[in-house]
Amino acid sequence: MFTLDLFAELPRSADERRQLGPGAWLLEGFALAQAVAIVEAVRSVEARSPLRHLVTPGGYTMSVAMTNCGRLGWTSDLRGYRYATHDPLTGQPWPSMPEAFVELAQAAAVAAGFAAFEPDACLINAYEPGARLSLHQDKDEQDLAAPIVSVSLGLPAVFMFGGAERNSPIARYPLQHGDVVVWGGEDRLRYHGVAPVKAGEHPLTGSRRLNLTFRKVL
Ligand code: MD6
Ligand code: FE
Repeated sequence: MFTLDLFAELPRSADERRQLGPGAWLLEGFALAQAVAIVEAVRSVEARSPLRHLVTPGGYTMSVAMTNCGRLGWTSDLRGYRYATHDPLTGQPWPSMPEAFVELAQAAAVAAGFAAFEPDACLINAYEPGARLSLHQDKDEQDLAAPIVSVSLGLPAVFMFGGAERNSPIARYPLQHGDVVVWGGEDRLRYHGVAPVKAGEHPLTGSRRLNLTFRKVL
C-alpha cells in the first residue's frame, strides 16, 4: 500500500508550463528531481562564500541574504550594484558553478524557447520569514539578449511580475519548491519582486526559501 505522502515530491502536474508573457514562462516542478543535489551544492557554495546581507547604494540593508557561484557574482554596496569576479567578503574568486547547475539552467532555457544559454553568473538568494525583494529590473547585465533562469527551492513565495514601467500593473504568481521561471526577449526588463516570505518549515531547506538566478552577464 502507498499513501499520498509518496506523491509529495512529484511534480504537481507533470510538465506544466505557464506562459507569463511573450518571453516568460513558469515551469512548474521543473527542478524537483535535482532539488536535493542543488541544496547540497548551495551548502558547499555557502561554506566558501557565505550568505550576507548586502547594502544598497541607497544605504538600505537587504532582507534577502545573497551569495554567488560562477565566473561573475552580483554584489552591491554604497558605491553601486555590479558584477565582480571576486567575493568582496573573502577576496577569493566566487566558487565555480557546478556543472549540474549549468545543465539545469540550459534545460530550463530550452523548455522556454531559448537555445544556447551559457550562464556565467548564479546569484543565490536566501529568504528567512519576512524577507522580501522590492520591485526592480535586472539590468546590470551587459548581455540583455540572454534570458534569466530562476529556480525556487524550499518555502513557497509569491512572485510579483510587473511590466516595463515601475507603475505597470502587477501580476502575482505563487512559486513552489522546484518551480523554475525563465524570462527573456521582450520580457527581459520587466519589473519584478518577491512578497514577504511566510514562516514555515520545508523538509529540505528548513525555515528558508532559496532562489538561484542564472544570468549571462558578458
Ligand atoms: C527571487 N528573483 O525569486 C528573486 N530576477 O528570489 C529575481 O529577482 C528574478 O526570479 C530576474 C528573473 C527572475 C527572477
Ligand atoms: Fe530580479
